[in-house]
Amino acid sequence: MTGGTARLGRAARIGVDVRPAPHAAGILHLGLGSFHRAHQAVYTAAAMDAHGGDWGIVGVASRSHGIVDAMHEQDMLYAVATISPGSTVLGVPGVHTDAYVAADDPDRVVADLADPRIRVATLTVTENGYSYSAATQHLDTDDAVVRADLDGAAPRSTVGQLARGLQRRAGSGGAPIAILSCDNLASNGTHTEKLVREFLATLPGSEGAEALAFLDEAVTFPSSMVDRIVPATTPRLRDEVSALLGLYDGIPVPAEPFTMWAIEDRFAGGRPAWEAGGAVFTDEVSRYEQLKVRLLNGTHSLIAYLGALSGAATIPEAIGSAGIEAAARIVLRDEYEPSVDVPTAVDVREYERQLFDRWGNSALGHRTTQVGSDGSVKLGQRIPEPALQALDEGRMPHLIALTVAGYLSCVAPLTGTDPGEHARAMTDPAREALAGLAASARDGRELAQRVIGDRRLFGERLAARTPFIDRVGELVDAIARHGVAAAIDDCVGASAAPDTNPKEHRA
Ligand code: CS2
Repeated sequence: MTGGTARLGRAARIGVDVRPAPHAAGILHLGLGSFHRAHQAVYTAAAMDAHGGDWGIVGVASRSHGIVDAMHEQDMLYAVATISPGSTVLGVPGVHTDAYVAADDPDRVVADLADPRIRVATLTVTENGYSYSAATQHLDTDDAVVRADLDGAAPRSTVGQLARGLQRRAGSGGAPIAILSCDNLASNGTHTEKLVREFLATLPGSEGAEALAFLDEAVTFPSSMVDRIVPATTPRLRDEVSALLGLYDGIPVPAEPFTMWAIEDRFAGGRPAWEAGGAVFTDEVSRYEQLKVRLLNGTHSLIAYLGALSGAATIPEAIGSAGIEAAARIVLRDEYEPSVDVPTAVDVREYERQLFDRWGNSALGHRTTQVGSDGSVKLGQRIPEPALQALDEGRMPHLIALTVAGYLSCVAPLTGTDPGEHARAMTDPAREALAGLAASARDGRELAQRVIGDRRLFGERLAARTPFIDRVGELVDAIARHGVAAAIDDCVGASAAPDTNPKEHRA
């Protein structure tokens, strides 16, 4: 706490509006991170301001106490700092009624999911939080945590928590509920439902039968597309926000001005009027997801890896390099866009123009290390479909291949190469395994074959595409031997060449 400054809380006089504390919770949220606090919480505040309703949020962090403890010390309040060059605007959502750590009390998550007052459960647990196998897309029953959950331990995986919570709900009145995934996964609602059903169907005998019947009748899993760039908070932001508030806020969230939420309107137990905050209820969610996960997130990954390898600490710094900007424009326009069914209400040129403005937001300081982390799970959502489509059409997606080569060069560098501090700081659940493969690989080609082919990191279908794997391998070698700028030039040049037939391509 800063010397002598009072802490943000409901009793303090604050220079920004703070709504009254919600009377009761209607939402259980799993994944109490920055994104949820700057996105869904803000929409929920707008919904309650416009239409009331008992839609307070109980926030659950999986393991870490930092946010939860600070939320309690601050009467569930924190500031969202909307940051653009030249302005920082503060808001205080104030929609949480409680917060706790699931690891401290796993049964509480199950009990809350069974509580009929909870009518929506929302998730931001990241791509890494769904316990599925990248190769098969099915529930990863080899995962030790999933196995323990299936064996009847107090559940620790998100899928286990949902399944056990819905099981208890089915046996105690069976009030309708919607489970809403807000993570960057294709068809995130359908995917979540599939994994929960697989969990229940894997239980011994007929243990999962009642819950499966309950799912058929009274549980919906709408899909949704969420979008807002929310970097990690920094001590500097804490000081700036505390100075603006005149009160100490230990957990402010920085966010860009742009925000978007497209949701399928299938809520078995009712829902907040999120449209009051600008959410779009639509039947075209899968189009919005494709648009966002490929154009924004896919290109974001390219910028992060190429940027980190060039020594850029932040996304705006990376996109400020002419070579990386050219690569981003090509991957977006020529490799991602053809694979997307653009939603009816979206002007794709305007969307792309906004993307470059958003990535260029230098005041936000979004770090290449943050976007580049967890690539083993993120890229599986972003690259296989567009890459396969291009390959099927006889085009080599050079910049998607470069994204993957950049990723491997960052987290699994070939022996004797150093990807630099921003790449070294990237975390990834597969990092150790991939680094092991890199340590004994003779060259990039062998590394790419082991990762994409043998390990099927990006699914079965891409594992069989030798020309793509070869191209990734070549680019890993090019980065190692000639540097990332040369690899970018190679791909930009190859993309401009008229004949890029993957069967014939050899750099
Ligand atoms: C980013 C996303 O970290 C990443 O991989 O691409 O977190 C991105 O900032 C958000 O999806 C924007 O909505």
